[in-house]
Amino acid sequence: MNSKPITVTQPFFPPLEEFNEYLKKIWENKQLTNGGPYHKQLESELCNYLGVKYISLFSNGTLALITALQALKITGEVITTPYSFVATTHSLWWNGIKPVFVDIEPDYLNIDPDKIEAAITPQTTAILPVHVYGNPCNVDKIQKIADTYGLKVIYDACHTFGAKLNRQSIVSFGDLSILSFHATKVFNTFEGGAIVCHDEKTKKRIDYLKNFGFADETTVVAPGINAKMNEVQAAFGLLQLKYVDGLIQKRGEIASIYRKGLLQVHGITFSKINPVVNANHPYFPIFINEEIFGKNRDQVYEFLKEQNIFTRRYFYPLISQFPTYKGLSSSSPGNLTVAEKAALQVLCLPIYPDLGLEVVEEIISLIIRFQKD
Ligand code: T4K
Repeated sequence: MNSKPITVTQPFFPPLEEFNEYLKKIWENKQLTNGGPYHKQLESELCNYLGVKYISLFSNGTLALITALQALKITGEVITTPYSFVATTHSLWWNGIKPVFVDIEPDYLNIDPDKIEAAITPQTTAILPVHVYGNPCNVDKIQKIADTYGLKVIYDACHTFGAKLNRQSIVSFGDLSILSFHATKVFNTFEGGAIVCHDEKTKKRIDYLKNFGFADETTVVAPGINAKMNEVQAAFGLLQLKYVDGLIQKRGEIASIYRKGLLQVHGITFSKINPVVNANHPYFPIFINEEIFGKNRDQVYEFLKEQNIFTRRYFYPLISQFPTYKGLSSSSPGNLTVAEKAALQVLCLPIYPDLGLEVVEEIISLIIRFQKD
């Protein structure tokens, strides 16, 4: 058993002295929030890093999702995936929008574009897909459906920071893309998030909405919320950005060790590798088929826990199985069979830049040993 608990993730901490330099400047200029210099600098550096024109920073990804739906005035019904973190669907609920769940495809666990059209009704106004585990959705097919039916596409891109599709940032697709900079993410600002949009007018509207709706000192253009990122968060983001490429590389090394070590294990599969994607490895999900592996996912989860290794079952239960959403007709059994199977089989193994490679090897050995026991 490991003497120190190994968790599914751990944020990267840059050297404290380096962060102190940023803090000193905040102490000097006395600006803590409301669009200060670090906030502006981080927006500009993120645009460069992600290769996009407009980004608006938020205090977290959930408020960014809620505000994105407000910014595009989305109403009625929205087509989405049940295989995600609850915040995706909660953002619809907070806007009084009815979620309509569509099943996922088995390769990347993203919404199945071939099943979207059947879920469209006269009330449908948008599609809210998620690039799960940083793997891009089928953006071309989704856009084609959206164009045909006059729908907006808002991507929950909370897992995709730094990932690219055909060398293009994944957040450049759709009408809007939402990022999370939570402590558990590839790039973090403690808590934080952002909306990526593609024109100045939309960026302005988003910025009003995240600041109570203020367009200037005396004009309130909409019932906005307070979802601003503060200067300490923005400073941490600027520092993290200097390290992020190296951090993604380390994640990649860990992911390849897991893949190599578990490839031959009967009953364990992975999501497919997309050859045109530069992955960012936010999670390392494996899928355990009880009939072939000999033990079920929960037994592996419990066994590793006994060894002080804390894996997570992202995303179990499915969002459609939570009480708020269970009664929806799109949640009914039989409608979401691929997602149901994935939710029962998935186990996310520890992956973070400071995770020792010997620990990764040990986790692999433990899983192999447990199968044989
Ligand atoms: N859309 C999607 C697709 C998302 O995945 C998320 C968030 C959102 C939207 C919403 O974005 P935010 O509003 O959160 O910005 C975590 C995160 O809280 C959540 O951000 C994330 N997705 C979700 C997938 O995972 P928990 O409840 O599993 O996290 P927690 O606290 O159990 O942390 C996991 C492990 O990480 C801990 O065992 C230890 C380690 N850890 C965690 C924190 C917070 C640390 O070592 N240090 C830390 O500071 O939800």
